[in-house]
Amino acid sequence: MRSTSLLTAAALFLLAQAPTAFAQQAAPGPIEVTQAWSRATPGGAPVGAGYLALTNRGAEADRLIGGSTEIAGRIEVHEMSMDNGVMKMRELAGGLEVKPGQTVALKPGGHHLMLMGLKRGLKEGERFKVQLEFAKSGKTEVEFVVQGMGASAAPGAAPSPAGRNHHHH
Ligand SMILES: [Cu+2]
Repeated sequence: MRSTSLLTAAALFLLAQAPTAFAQQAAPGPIEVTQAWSRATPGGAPVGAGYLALTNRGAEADRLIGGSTEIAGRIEVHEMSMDNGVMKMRELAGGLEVKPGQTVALKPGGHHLMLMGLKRGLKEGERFKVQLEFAKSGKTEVEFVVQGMGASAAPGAAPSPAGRNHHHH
């Protein structure tokens, strides 16, 4: 009986210590994600795009390296570049870095998420979830709001002239 009590006491001691020992690992990621939005796609479009803002509230740089979603085969982080006067996009090797204290915006004409192998069209007003993946802080789930095809910014941001042109006068 005596040894059992000692073991119990030892187990309780370990349990009491555990939360402090693991608290740092369980802390939420330091990257804050805001203004996640996407654009409606024409029927049969093979790809879609995702835009968002990343703010690093931590003390170390991190990199957005990709993600996954049920509505597409895979997600790539893309960059735009001029090639002989032609705007092209390609996968950003190594991901997109966000330094401590920095906010990086993924937006039309710049960095963006590419939803490759879109399984269905995206309709204005719907929402879908994406598990973003960061090199250091791991995965985090974000909900994207689908804007109209002509939208150029997240809801609540600058109004899009194309989005207002509903009636085709
Ligand atoms: Cu792209």
